[in-house]
Amino acid sequence: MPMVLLNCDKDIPERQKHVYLKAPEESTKEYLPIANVATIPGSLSERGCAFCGAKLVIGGAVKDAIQMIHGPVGCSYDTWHTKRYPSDNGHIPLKYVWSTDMKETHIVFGGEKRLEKSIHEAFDAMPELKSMFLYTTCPTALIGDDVRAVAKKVMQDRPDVDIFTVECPGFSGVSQSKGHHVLNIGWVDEKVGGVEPEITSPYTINLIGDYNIQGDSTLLEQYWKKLGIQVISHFTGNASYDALRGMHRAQLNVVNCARSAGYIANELKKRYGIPRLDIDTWGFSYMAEGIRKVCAFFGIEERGEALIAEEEAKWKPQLDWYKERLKGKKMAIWTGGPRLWHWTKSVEDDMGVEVVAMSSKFGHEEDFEKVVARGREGTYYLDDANELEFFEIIDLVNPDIIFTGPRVGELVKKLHIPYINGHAYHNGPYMGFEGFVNMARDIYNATQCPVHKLASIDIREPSTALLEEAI
Ligand code: CFM
Repeated sequence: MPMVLLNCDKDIPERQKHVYLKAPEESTKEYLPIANVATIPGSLSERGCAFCGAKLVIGGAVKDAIQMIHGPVGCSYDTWHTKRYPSDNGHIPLKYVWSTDMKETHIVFGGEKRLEKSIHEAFDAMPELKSMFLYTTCPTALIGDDVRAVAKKVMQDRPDVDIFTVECPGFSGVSQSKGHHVLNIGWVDEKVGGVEPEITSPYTINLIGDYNIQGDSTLLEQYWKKLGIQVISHFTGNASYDALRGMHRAQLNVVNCARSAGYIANELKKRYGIPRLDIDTWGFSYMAEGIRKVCAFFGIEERGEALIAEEEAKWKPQLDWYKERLKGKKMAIWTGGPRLWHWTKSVEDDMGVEVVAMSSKFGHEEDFEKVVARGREGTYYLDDANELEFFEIIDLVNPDIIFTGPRVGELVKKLHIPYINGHAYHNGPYMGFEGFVNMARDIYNATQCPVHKLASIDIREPSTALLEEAI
């Protein structure tokens, strides 16, 4: 039976529909894990909320906007310092987040005055920033604060600032995926078309769905520059607010994360006729394919081939060194969704690493279609997995390395299995040619490091044999 009821799920048998084992000889057209539905009560989800999808994933990467969170201060905690998107203006997204710090009295009597005051305070404190993303949260949405009216009033009082309101409280969807959607559509509805960008190249693109995690966007920028392609806006890694208002002027939308940003690419196609081209930016073969596709669109294939040859000459020997040593290592990927399909085949082809289990927090059915198509037989595919399921899957597949976030990462460390931060990376960037060498190096270092074996040794044992073996 390809849909698996794990032992730990015997009290919540509905979970069986979310756990798939791709078996040899079996047609994959019949089965997919159910996805993008509400978490089953009793299952301790690892998902984020809808607000998180808007703020932490997309809006927060914009480099010159104040991020104002209208809610209790706790809603801001998991945004400041937890996401690694550096910027070329002093890393403002890494350093600052603003909160209205709502307390009980504000919930009882309303928080609009407090919000207005907080917005003025923020603009006064950082006069170089003239734009703002303003988010509602569960409590302020529930009490019905009219944040739009407050934003409008402030913009009248301060005509030199612009505020984008994101009304996407945590409860508004089943996961962070809802926040992606709301922010994408809101931005194209309200802000795109507001600025006319300066065009400096006959070839222009928007790079959509890449958030400059540990410098990914900065690394890719080098490629576009060498190819003579102007990136009008990067949605949203290292992006400026105004560059994102000029998205309507690009000739092509190049989409990396189709899950978090496919919506805006589709809208830009419908409203401005800009074609959409999806690429993968992790892995040598995928990155080369992506460059080829973009260059073919503009008829500059020779430039693309020259760039690929140059990059491969520089980085392939290093990748091959790691590949030789990583062959047959077993990896689990437990992240949001897209990284499952971006990575499973690229680590297999480029590093010889086998992906034996994958869990998606919020991927939709189309993500699982891609994941299962690109994934291996004998691999487990889970939707919205919980902690007990992670433990059981570890016993079933014995991974050498797990790509996941710090929460689950801390758990697996206790089982003496190395983990790599699959969301924010360990020593990134991981995109592009150089990035994939970084990723291979991190896997190599993690799997070779003796610390996990050493941690399992009881040092009260008189014998040092185990210790020697571990080293
Ligand atoms: Fe896209 Fe992303 Fe991802 Fe994502 Fe995320 Fe992310 Fe992710 Mo963490 S935008 S869907 S909502 S590739 S934060 S940078 S790593 S879960 S698989």
